[in-house]
Parts: sequence; structure tokens; C-alpha cells
Amino acid sequence: MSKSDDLFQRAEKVIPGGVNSPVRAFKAVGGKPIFIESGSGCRIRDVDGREYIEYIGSWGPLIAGHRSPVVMKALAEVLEGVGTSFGAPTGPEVDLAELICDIVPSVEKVRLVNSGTEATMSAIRLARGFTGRDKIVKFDGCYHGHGDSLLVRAGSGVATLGLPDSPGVPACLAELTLVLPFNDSAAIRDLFDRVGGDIACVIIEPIGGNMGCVPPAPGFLELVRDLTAAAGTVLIFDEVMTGFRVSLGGAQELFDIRPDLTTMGKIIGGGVPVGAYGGKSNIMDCVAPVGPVYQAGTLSGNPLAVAAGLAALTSLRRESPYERLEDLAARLERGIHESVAEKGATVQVNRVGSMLTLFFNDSAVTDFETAKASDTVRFSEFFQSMLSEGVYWPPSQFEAAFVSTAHSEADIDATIGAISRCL
Ligand code: KE4
Repeated sequence: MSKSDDLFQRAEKVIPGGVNSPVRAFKAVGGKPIFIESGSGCRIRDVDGREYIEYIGSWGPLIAGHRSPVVMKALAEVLEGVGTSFGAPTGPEVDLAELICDIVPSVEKVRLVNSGTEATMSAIRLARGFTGRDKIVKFDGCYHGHGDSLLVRAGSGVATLGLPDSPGVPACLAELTLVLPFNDSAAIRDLFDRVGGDIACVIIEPIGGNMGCVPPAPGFLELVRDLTAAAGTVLIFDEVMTGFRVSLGGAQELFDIRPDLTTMGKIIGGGVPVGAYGGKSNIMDCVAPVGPVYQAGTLSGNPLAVAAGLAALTSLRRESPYERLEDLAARLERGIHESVAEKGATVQVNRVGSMLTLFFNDSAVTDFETAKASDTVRFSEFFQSMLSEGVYWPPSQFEAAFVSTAHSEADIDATIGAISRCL
């Protein structure tokens, strides 16, 4: 038995499903998860000594690859001479908050938390507290962490009362979440014509990342912004994945749209747990202790996480690697298209900057319905073949792959070679 299988056998006895987050269990692609020993740059090594060029990057945080020198140095300095947590304010938290407000166009004030889920849960509560309204809107196929109000699927008809998408989510709470099709302008226009004044907030991934990568249709985000502004509804851009990823200022900078609140995570912590929510001062000032909307966190803004986040964001602002990321990811996309043409495979590639998804689908993927029409059996075969080729692709058809600054042209070309053999 491999070391990985042995570890998995032990893990299943003491951890639900043997993993600390479901997608890691390989349920979507079959087989057993591989246990990772270490990472360096764009490569990870498993406990049995096998090495992979990888495109998960811890599901987005590692835009500079594993053990990026600047982040490692910052962590070492804190461990050496500061400490990990005080439960009291520190200077670097102010530095990081100022940096985020400087980088993210719509953010005037920001509160640090410890995960993307905490960020979105808090932003929803804040929007409800600020507007005095209870209903919220999300989009089918968008994932915003595991907060109760967001584990909701569409009701029978478009925009009818939401239904729990997990046991344990009370129906009375789920029905306050209205679920619309992503990229469906008519549906959101109709909803706001009917009940816009009742909606506390709309939360959206400005670029879908959790149904696979699905870009916004031209004009869609602008319409969402206009409708929410007119109705006094808080617009929340969930940029946990797109923030600092598709440009330094995220999707809101890329598309030049200003949401009222933004949720952040992943890259903001440089691979260490950090989440954040921020936006207009008049809304953020409703958050305790200055306002009545309660939110708290023992380890929020801890020195270790803040040091990693500061190092990661400072480096991104200094290096501005987005052209390089675009070149590398475009090279990968071109290579996929060339392989697809050679092999006559039915594949769609959706990409925005350095996040992309290869869908086994014979038509364009523009929302969750079209994404779900993908051939997930074929994807599983592809994933397992890529693993055998030494390339660790995201273990789900409905996830995005991430290119990092640690990937070289040679790594991209090797990946293209593997994809060509696996299609
Ligand atoms: P976390 O609570 O996992 O830090 O963030 C939740 C979240 C919120 N918003 C968006 C847009 C997200 O993509 C996520 C988390 N993303 C998934 C991967 N698609 C995390 C991976 C996992 O669940 O293990």
C-alpha cells in the first residue's frame, strides 16, 4: 500500500471523508486523494515521492507559487521576533488595511477575518443590517463559502423562494435567498422590477469560478450595478477568488465597476488564513464596535497571517505580474486549442487572465446549466490521466485552474504535452 493510501485509511477513521474540505476527497474524479508532502514554486511532491506540476495553487491563494520567498521571509521574521497572536491591535494590521484600501478601487474601509466564508457571511449580515431588509440574491453556480444563507439552491421557478442546498440549513432562512441564473439579464431585471425594494443585497462572483470559470456576459455586471443602485440594494462582489488574481484591483478594476462591498480571501493571505470584507465607509461604519452590526474573530488580523498577506500584496503591487500571467495562461490556452484541434476533442476553454477551465462540452459554457451539461465522466478520465502524466489539475470539472508566476514557459509546454496525450 502506498503511503498516501495508508494515510487516507487512517484519515478516514478520524476526519469526515479523510479530508478537511470536501473537494479534496476526489469524489468528483474517483480514486483516492493524494497526500502532499511539500511544495515549491509550481510543483508539489506527494508522500510517495511523486512530483507534479500543479494548477490548484491551494485553490487560488498561491499566485506566486509554493513557498514564495517574500512570504516565507515575512513569516520567519514574525515567528522569530514577534509572536503569532495577541488578540490586540497591531501596526501591521493597519498597514494591510491601508494597502487593501489603496489597491481595491471601491474599498474605503475593511475588516479582516479568517476565511472567505467569514467574509461573505459578515457582508450579508452587514447588508441586511444596513438596509433593514432580509431578502438576498445570489446566482446559480456561484459559491460564496458555507454560510447558511448561501447554501441555497434555486426554487422551482426562477427567483422563487430558495431551497436549502444542504441539510441543516433551515427552510425559513433559505427562502430569504433568491437564486437567479448567472448572466441572465432578463431574470434579474424582472426580479428587480417586482421586488427590488425588498432586496438587502445581491452577492455575485463577478467572474464565476465555482461552476468552472464563467466570465460575465457583456453588460451583465453593469446591469446588476444599475439595478441594485436604483433599488437601494447593496451590491457585494465576492472577489475571494478574483481579487488580486485577474488584476491587482480584481474584477472590479478589470471591468471598471464599483460594488458597495467586496469580500476577499485566498491571495490576500499569501497562503495563510486571511479573509476580509470592505467597501463604502458609510456601510462599513455599521459594523461593531462603531455600529450595531456584530462581527468578531479571535484570530482576525493576527500577526502571522497579516505578515504573509502584506508580503504577498506588496510583492504583487511592486512586480505587477499580470502581463506575465496573461502570457503564460494564454500560451496554455493556445496549446489546449491546438491539442483539441489535433485530437478532434469536444472541449471549451473559458479563461480570464490566469484562471481557466477546460470543459468537456460541445457548446459554450455561459452559466451553471450549460456547465452542468459537461461530460464529467470524460473529465474524470482526463484528470486521472493528467495525474499519471505528472500534472495535478483541479479534481473537479466545476473548478478553475490557476497559473502562477512560478510556472515557466517550459512548465506550460510540458503541461500542453500532457494535455495532448490525455485528451
Ligand atoms: P473559504 O471559506 O474556503 O476561504 O472561501 C469560501 C469562498 C468564497 N467565495 C468564493 C468565490 C470562493 O471560491 C470560496 C472558496 N473556493 C473554494 C474553491 N472553489 C475553496 C476550496 C474548498 O472549498 O476547499
